[in-house]
Amino acid sequence: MIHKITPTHPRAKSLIIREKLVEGFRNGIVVPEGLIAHGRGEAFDYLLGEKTTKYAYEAEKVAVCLLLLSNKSVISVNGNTAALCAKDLVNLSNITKSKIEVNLFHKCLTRSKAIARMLQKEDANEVFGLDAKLRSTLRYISSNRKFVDKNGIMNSDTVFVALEDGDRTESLVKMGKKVISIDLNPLSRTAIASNVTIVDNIVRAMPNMIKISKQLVNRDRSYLSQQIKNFDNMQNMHKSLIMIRRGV
Ligand code: PTJ
Repeated sequence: MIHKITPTHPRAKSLIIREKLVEGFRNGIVVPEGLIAHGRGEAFDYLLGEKTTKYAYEAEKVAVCLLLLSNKSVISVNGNTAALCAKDLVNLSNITKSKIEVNLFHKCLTRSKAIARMLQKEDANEVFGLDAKLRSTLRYISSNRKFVDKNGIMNSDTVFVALEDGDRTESLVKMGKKVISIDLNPLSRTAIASNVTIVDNIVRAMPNMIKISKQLVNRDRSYLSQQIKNFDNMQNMHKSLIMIRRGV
């Protein structure tokens, strides 16, 4: 930690998250733009009362069902998500048998390797997205996010993304993949284009999803499919938006 946060400070939780990102920035994990992106997220979180809403929890449950039902799911990791919850991302990937791939907007091999080391320290089996020989290119996208691993995201049926711009989600959906996203902004292109949108802070969503996946890992496939069938993503997102507008 760069600044010690007093646990009794009324905004201790929020300040600790900021410090994690600043530390990630100083360690070459987070880009400066990531700090700006966090500010946007914080603003939405404030409006949501900094709590997981019941709608977010419903989306988290459906997201877990989809990960458990998928045969080739991949969890995509960027600088912010690694700095905030590397351990939880690895845990979720192990429980749901999802691959884990580093995919950056601001492409940089040194940073990708640093993120991979961080994930491996938390017991990740294999981290995809590092080998230039296995690089494949997504269609319908111009940014560097188009470069993905041919054995990871390119070959996936479901991709879990968090805290990113909408280009890749739109592209993945056009390619017929299912996309789960975490984004505190229910108006973002990522949120709108995803099949399951979790409007929650990633630092709360990940522990919730781990808890849910432990509860559901042995449930039969028909139960999991039914949860997905009963879920309307647009309606769920709309309810989050109403909560933001009305104030919680
Ligand atoms: O590490 P890189 O190079 O891949 O870059 C990562 C960033 C985050 C810089 C990049 O993906 C980016 O620029 O993202 P955007 O377009 O700013 O989008 C980030 C979205 O995440 C915004 O809609 C924010 O509201 C949202 N967000 C930020 N922090 C959180 C969040 N959502 C959930 N939990 C958060 N803690």
